[in-house]
Amino acid sequence: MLRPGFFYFMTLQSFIKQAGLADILEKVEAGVRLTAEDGLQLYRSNDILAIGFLANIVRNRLNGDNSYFIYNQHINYSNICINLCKFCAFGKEKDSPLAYQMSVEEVKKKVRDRLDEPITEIHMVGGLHPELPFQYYIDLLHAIKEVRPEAHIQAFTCVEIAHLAELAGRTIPDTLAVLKEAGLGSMPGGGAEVFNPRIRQLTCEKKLPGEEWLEVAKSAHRQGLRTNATMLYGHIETIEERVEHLLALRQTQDETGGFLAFIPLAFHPKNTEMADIAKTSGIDDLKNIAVARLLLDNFPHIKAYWVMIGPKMAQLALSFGADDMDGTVKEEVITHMAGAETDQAIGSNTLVKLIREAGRVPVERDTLYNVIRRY
Ligand code: V47
Repeated sequence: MLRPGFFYFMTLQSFIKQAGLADILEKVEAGVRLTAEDGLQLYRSNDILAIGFLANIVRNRLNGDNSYFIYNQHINYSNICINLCKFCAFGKEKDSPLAYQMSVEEVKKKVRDRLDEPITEIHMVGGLHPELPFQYYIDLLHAIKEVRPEAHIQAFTCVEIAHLAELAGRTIPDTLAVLKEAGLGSMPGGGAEVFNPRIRQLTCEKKLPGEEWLEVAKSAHRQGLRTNATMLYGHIETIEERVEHLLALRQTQDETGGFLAFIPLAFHPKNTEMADIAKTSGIDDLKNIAVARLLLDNFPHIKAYWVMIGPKMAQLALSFGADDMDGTVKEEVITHMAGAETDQAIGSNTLVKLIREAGRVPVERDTLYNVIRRY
């Protein structure tokens, strides 16, 4: 006698087949690596449920029902920046009335002010400041460690590291070694944008080229510093350029295994030089999460960053490939300068509720995904 499960399986098969994704389902089930053409096919499809179903297979295989979050605090030490990327509303010229620069004491105060909260990670990035000496960055790390010795410091994107190396007249490995010695624990994934030179030329021509971003990440990984990776989507990039970006990350991860999480970043146009571009849609937000989960088979985690796509979409993303919602954040600035309508912080109780309602298990983690508490 045929069991009900058989009919369920047949329905799913025909559902995926109707979406034209049967070949990809076969590969996903067999654990066969997807190609660039598969990635394009997924991006071209608007059958979001079928795409999500496929991504969910990989998500469940790698992370089960776990959905992670972290108790973290963002600090942006300065928005003064020599790159002034067209998609960025945060970076300002030194003499702009909106420019700011925190002293080491001010950063220390920000950490001290939240000592009564169970923060385990300080996430710190800033613009490319033309003058601050290398010692300032070392002092920042020492100061944070002094106030909150047990906190993990996730700081400085690959782009900042290359800038600091240049300012200090040091090699990338040497710069990383000094920062690590001063307390750097890992690096966030910003500054990757879209690696393709056409996009960099049109949106951030002064920024570190894509290959060099990847070289800095590899250098960090070789020293045991784990890093994240991002992709800024929803502006002028093509789906071919998205797939190329994801496959470059996958190739690098094959070489080093040093990436922890991938975070698709939804472009926010307000107050930028690209303000005429519409905000991303819910379908594109979910599709970028799902396609990333499917192509980045060697990345342990995919983050749905609630700040950029909103807590509701991030909750849905937990069924479309994401297994992490980032964290409490506390004081988000970069996306809010570009018109984000989300709050600047979220309570851990809200994250737990969102995850539970998605039918997943909330897991508070540290930066390196060690479990702090399973709810
Ligand atoms: O590097 C700049 C992007 C990044 C805009 O590693 C914008 O866990 C959208 O990288 N609209 C900074 N995005 C944020 C970032 C990040 C955030 C959370 C977690 C992690 C992690 C990394 O934001 C920048 C740039 O790529 N960005 N302007 C904008 N208008």
